[in-house]
Amino acid sequence: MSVTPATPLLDTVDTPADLRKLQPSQLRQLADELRSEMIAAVGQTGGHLGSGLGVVELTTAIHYVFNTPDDRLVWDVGHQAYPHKILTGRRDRIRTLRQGGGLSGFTKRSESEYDPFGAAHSSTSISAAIGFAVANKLAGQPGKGIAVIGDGAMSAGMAYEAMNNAGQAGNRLVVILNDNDMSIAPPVGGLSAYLARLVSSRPFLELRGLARKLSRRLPRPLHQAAKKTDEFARGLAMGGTLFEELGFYYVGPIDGHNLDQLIPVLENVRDAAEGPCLIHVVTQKGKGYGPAEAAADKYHGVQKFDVITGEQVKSAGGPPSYTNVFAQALVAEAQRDGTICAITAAMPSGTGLDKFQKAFPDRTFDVGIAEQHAVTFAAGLAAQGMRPFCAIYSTFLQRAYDQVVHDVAIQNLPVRFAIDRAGLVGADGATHAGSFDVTYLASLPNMVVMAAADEAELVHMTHTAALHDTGPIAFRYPRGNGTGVALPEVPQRLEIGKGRLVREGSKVAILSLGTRLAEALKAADQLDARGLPTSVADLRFAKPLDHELIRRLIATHEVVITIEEGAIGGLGAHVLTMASDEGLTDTGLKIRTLRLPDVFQDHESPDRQYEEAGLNAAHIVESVLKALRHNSAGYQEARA
Ligand SMILES: Cc1ncc(C[n+]2csc(CCOP(=O)(O)OP(=O)(O)O)c2C)c(N)n1
Repeated sequence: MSVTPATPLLDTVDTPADLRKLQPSQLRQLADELRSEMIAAVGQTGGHLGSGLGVVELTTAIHYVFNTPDDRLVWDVGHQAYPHKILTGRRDRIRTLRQGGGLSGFTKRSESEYDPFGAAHSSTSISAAIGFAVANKLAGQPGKGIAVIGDGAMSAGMAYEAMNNAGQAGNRLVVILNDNDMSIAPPVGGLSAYLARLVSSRPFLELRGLARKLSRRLPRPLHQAAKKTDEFARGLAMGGTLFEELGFYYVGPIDGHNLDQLIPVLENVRDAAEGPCLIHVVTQKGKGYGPAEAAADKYHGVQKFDVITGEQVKSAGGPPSYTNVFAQALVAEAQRDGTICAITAAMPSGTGLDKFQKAFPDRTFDVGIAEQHAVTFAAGLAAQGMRPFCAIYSTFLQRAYDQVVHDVAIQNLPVRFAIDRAGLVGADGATHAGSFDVTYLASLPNMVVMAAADEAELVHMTHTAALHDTGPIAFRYPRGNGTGVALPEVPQRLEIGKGRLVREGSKVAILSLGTRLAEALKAADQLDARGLPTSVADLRFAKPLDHELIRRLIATHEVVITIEEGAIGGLGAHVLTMASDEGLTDTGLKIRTLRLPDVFQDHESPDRQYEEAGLNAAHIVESVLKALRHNSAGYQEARA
């Protein structure tokens, strides 16, 4: 097709094969169009903005130079992959990002052959890329493994475990370190300082310098000729980099927005590398969009926004978020108790600990994307008499499970786990759902597990956790706004393992854990109206269970329903086990457990997700009616 100046180049590029037909001189224009397209799309959908804008040129250059999809390109986290999606056959759906039935906000294998590996949790890309590279090597087929990993993601232990193992992939492994000197918040720690020193001590490589440096990868004679100058240049810089010590050939730093630099460097690495290569690319988060450049943290993830002004659609207001209620409650506890401290793994604003940090900078620790370290660090603090609160999203705490078991629970150390984003989370989808924490925590000896039914309960639970010195304790609460209930002026210390009866009936008992309580109460109204007087208990504790309350409700009601915002193995499993252990199920008791279904639910609005999961009032009512029909008309009908 002939391209007139009026035709946007992007309209001629559906896949990387089309991109590779362009002249290098056309790539600048293409990148500019790609950037505009991404801004327009995210303006309509909301989502991750700053990270994608920072890699527009890098995305263009990688697909231009490498033979994707045969070269396997793995984006770390995957939140920066929107430009990649536009260039790999998904432009027509880019305005469905993160909407129900639309494109995922992360890379996803089922979405495209250009997404060889799904992600959303950070720091997995180098390991996966090594896997692709080694598999291709063993199969004797071409194809490299290319990992693009941010400086924030580079703070996690897993990245080092992978780099330590990179040798086996040989020159089939290319790691591109996308250094924008930002995580979601400013990056922390020694590695970040090290990268900053690397960048500031070395000017961006000029093309001549690059050629000199890359000549070390060339065949012998040329290499010898260039060696002297190369050594001289290296001597002027810092000496061996950390990455060189780990066996990588380090190239950089280079300007990640300059296609004239990116293209030859990537071509050289593609053609001439003898072993694993790490290309250190410096980019700017939010590049090319004023509002996002000016506030990289606020534009990491955005609501829908006005492209001209940058103004984001304001959320409807209403009750405070659970996150904010927790943060304020913790600040109040810390004012009373100087041993309380707070730990976040690179999520100060997401967890609300930025507010705690303002009040108590010395007692706040952002450890970077390092959940495992966060937990064991908290264990050490607790063992030395501090009262640490580890505030980690349910989904990210999964990564620190052995630390929870081995370093905290076995030693019975009083680490407090504040588990945000419990339950379904909406647009971030299955990778971010907080589905498993009750299952994986309530199975541990010594552990106490609470779930807040509303934001007033969250205040009580924060207080209860602060005072609980005899072992580990966790409390979970969802994403989003509270119910609007009045917050307590003075928090209560809850009795460990005691629930509360919220409403008393006689025929049906609903045992609720967490914020499904509101749906349980709605269902109770509807059941009452059908002549089925219904009790509702807020159990508060998945562990230890309130045996006395549960026993009493089982003994006095015909149908018992458990409901929770978690997968199988949580409250329902514990109640059933207790009931059978005590012989309470031998009596013809009708007990049903409502929980998340045994599938990974895709991104959708949280309300729709709970509807799909079958955890709303109507489902409770239906479940009760089925159980009663089961009793009167037999099993087959109940299943129908
Ligand atoms: C294990 C894990 N912890 C926390 C997060 C939340 N998270 C998403 S992106 C991000 C920052 C990543 O920073 P960086 O790798 O530098 O990429 P950038 O967004 O700057 O491009 C964090 C902390 C995550 N995805 N995975």
